[in-house]
Amino acid sequence: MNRELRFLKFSYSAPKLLFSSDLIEMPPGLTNILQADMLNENRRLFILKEFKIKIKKDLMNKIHIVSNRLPISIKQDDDHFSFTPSVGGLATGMRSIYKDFGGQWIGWSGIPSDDLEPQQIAQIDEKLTDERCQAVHLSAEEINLYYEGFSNDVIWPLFHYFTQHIEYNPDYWEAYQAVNRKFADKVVAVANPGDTIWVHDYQLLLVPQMIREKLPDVTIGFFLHIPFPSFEVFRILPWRKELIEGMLGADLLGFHTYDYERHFFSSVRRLLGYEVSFNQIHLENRIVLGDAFPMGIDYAKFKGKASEVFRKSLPEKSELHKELEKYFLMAPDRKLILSIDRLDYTKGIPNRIRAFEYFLEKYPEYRNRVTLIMLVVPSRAEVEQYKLLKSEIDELVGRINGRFGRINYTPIWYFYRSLPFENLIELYSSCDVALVTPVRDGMNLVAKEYIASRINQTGVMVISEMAGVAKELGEAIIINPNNEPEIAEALHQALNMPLEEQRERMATLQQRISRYDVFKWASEFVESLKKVQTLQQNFLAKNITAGVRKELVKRFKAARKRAIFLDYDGTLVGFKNDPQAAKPDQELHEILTALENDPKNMVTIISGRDRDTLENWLGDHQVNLITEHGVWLRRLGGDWEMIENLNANWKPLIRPLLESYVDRTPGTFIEEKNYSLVWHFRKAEPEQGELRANELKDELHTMVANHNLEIMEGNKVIEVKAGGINKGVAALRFLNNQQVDNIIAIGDDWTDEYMFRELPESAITVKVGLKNTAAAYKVESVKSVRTLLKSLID
Ligand code: GDG
Repeated sequence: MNRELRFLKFSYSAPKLLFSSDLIEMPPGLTNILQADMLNENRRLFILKEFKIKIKKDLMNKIHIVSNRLPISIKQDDDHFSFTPSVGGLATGMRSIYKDFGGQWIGWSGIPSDDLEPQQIAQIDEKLTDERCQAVHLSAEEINLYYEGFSNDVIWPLFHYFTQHIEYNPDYWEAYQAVNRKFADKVVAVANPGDTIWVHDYQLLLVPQMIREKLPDVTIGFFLHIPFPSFEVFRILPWRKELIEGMLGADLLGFHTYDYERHFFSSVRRLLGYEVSFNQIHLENRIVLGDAFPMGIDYAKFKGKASEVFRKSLPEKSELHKELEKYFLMAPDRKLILSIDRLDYTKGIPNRIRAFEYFLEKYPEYRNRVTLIMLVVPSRAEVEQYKLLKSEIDELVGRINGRFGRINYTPIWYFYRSLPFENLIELYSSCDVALVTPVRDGMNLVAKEYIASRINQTGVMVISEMAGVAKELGEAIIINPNNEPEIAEALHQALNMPLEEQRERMATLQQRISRYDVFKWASEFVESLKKVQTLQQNFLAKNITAGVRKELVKRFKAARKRAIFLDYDGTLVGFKNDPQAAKPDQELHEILTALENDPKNMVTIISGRDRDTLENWLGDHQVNLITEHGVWLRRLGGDWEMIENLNANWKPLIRPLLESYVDRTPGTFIEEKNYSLVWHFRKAEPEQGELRANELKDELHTMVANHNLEIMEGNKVIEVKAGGINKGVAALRFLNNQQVDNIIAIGDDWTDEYMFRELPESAITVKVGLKNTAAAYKVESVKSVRTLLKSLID
């Protein structure tokens, strides 16, 4: 059942609410109050609003979260388990969402299931259920192949452009599919139709589609926390198609930045051929939205902790904080640069150290005065790639400390461990410069956390342009992480930046980061999910359901004379790369013959095609032909006539321009009709085709105005034609003086919209495809047009 609550008739005189198909009666007491004469209008509206909110809350559908790990970490001590809530960014942002909306969190427990007895699993499940969590239990082998293998040794390097680190292991792929299926099955067991499901990250790319197959009536959102690479990189993967098909099971796809979003769209276009218009992907029977939602942090938490740390008296301070204070006391003009990352090749740690070395070489006056504090959090330490990275870092740090160190000066303080939250804040608030230099990073929350922790608004942020966060940090110093001299210059600029400038920049950064915090991020995503629901519902509203079809057929059968207008390409036959290959097939011939055989039917093929082609293909049928978007008409048994007198003397003027576009855009060609010229770009490389089409339209606009011409944008074509004539005008002229009591018009592109708009309101107008339309109904595809026509014949 669709649990969407619709307040269709909401007034106190009609005290009923529509919930699905059921009307909910207002409580009689409330009705009496509302109808009491003494109640003033404002009060009445207020009571209604409250009631509306209450009902909405009661009936609200749930939002479930799905991520690789649950937001609770479980530790095992012999037979005893301890459960600690995670404090990471995602857990914080999501907790508000899934608790408020009564949902469940589905994820891996963190303990291999083969290490557990059945009663221990039951014990864990019971405790997690209390926390609204559902564990997906995975064996050590599954974790090894799905998580360490496909997720971290295939998708992670691929999506971060480290293709040399990819392990193409088919066993990984098998396990990834099987484990994604496990996650999806768990969701299906927990969710109900009408619920919303928000899936997170690269470990679960196939889950949206797997859920949709079993639960078509849920709304699915997916957020990718890492970059989505350019098509040229993504295409390397043997399983690239399957991955995007999996993602397209969602209704809304979220990325940190617009760049990742457009890379995704580009892969969708190239690999699956779906049309993308603005941020909508048009699948056969659904619309998928893509959008950028830059993830934020719990700003108040960082700011609050930084103020707390700042207020502490010396004895209350942590050991680390005391050490830092001592350092400044010993040499007040000393400066600290901070970097914090997980140990990972994407984070650009070696190039950062080399850039610091370059800085000390180039600016010897800073030796003894500047220290780089480098916190590297251990990660995947057993994997060869990471071991090598660790040795490289150890070696570089050793080299620089050996080279520039003094008895009382260590250039790099290197911590290879993780620190408690409080220490993290102490580092953020004590360091003059944050140096964040990933070679690729989806977002990078460390940068935002540094900004939030600067309560006195001093401090300078140096950030890599390869981190998603750089898009939001215009006031930071932005560097290319592979350009060591540039990083050194940035450090020099940061260390010399006047306090006033630091404050100005920091204040703007803080304003921006505090506004779009993790809660705002989560709620914006959920809001967009609601918008997608509406979009899908609008589409469904025009859908020809079984009931609607029955009604249409009834009207059709009852009519004495019917006019049937059928567009050709994209309506009766699918598009082909070569337009001449779109000949009618056997099934279409049969459908047309059956329609023609009923003397009550008057069938007209109304197309943008030229006369010769349509006459060749359909000349033997008992149909009327309207060609070139309404220029020519051939009534049944008659000769070709022009609907309006037109001239073609403008062609030599326009043709050279179109030819220049053919020359510059491989795969495109010109079609010449009697009164129009068409530039086809279906076979062009998709983005280049769109780009050139826009350029061409621009150029044409200035030319057409002087010659009473029109530019028509069809499906992958730009057509220039004589003005004043279109399918709408042609259909009306054709109908002139005809006695018809039922009109059906079916078409797919915007040239057919003229027809939908011009025909009388009683006409049954049908759009093929998902785009906005003036037609009364929509169908999904050529196949569904044929089904509809067959039902009229039967
Ligand atoms: C992925 C994407 C994207 C670090 N050291 C300690 C510690 N941390 C915390 C930081 C920060 C988090 O870890 C690291 O987050 P990042 O965003 O920097 O990086 P990834 O872990 O790679 O995250 C990334 C993110 O997902 C979110 O979408 O931004 O691009 O790769 O919150 O504070 N926390 C504590 N001690 C430490 O020693 N307590």
